[in-house]
Amino acid sequence: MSDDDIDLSSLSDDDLVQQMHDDLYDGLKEEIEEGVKILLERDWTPYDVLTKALVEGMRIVGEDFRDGILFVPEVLLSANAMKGGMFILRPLLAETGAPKVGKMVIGTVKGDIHDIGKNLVGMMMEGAGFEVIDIGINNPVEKYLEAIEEHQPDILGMSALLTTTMPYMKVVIDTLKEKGLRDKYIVLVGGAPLNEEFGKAVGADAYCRDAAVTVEIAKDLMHRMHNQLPAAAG
Ligand code: B1M
Repeated sequence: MSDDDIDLSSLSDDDLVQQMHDDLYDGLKEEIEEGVKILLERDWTPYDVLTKALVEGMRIVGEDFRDGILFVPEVLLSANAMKGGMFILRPLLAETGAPKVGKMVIGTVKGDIHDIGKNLVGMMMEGAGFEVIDIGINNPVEKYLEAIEEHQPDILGMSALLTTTMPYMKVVIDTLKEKGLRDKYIVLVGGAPLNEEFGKAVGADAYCRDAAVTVEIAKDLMHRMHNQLPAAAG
């Protein structure tokens, strides 16, 4: 049966949420937008719509992406569908003050204009409840410094797709060290030519193989950071 046959407004809340998970999986942006509007009309809070319908749906997408069941074009469609839902929810969430998991500044390094992977990571992180400030492509160290100064994120994310641009990540991290800022941030790096060894060598907290793994690592490191805070304070 095609989705055209389903009248979303006739579904119970549980069935509608289930259907939205399927629609996210299939990258159906209009259906997701409609589903979000219906749940809001049924007095769901924006936060519940975000977490129960969108984030849970993207979690399933992320897992299947990680496991090689879904591929990049499909995940981009899912991410785009989620973006449609997020577009409706974002102003409402800002009003209602939904709890944020954390904040990340992310950008592609100087000399590199690849941004598909970075965008995907940003969307998946947003889907997982992070606030994401995307500073785009071709970023010199000054741009990263400006962005972290302005936004005070928990996480700095860098992307590089070229073997010629990936060493620039070390320039950024070394500059953070020189300025005594390195320990203030979780630094995550990613991009097709990188690997774990490289991440360690440049002084990042972690190398992230893909968008789903980035979300897992980011959550894990945020957890650890928060658990350390009371001990450090006491
Ligand atoms: Co370019 N390109 N490209 N390219 N391009 C590659 C990377 C290349 C491997 C192709 C090849 O030759 N086989 C090759 C690099 C070779 C090398 O360095 N060893 C290459 C080259 C050479 C070039 C040019 C130099 C070509 C030329 O002009 N002669 C040029 C460079 C331009 C520049 O940057 N200065 C160039 C240009 C382009 C396009 C503009 C045409 C286009 C980019 C469009 C865009 O991004 N808006 C492009 C594309 C599309 C590619 C390939 C085909 C696909 C990259 C991609 O989007 N993958 C790529 C070949 C390949 O990788 N198979 C190639 C899909 C994306 C979802 O995956 O980016 O790996 P990826 O992101 C993943 C993970 O890596 C990780 O999560 C993402 C999602 O799961 N991740 C992060 C990425 N960033 C992260 C950041 C994080 C965490 C995880 O932060 C926390």
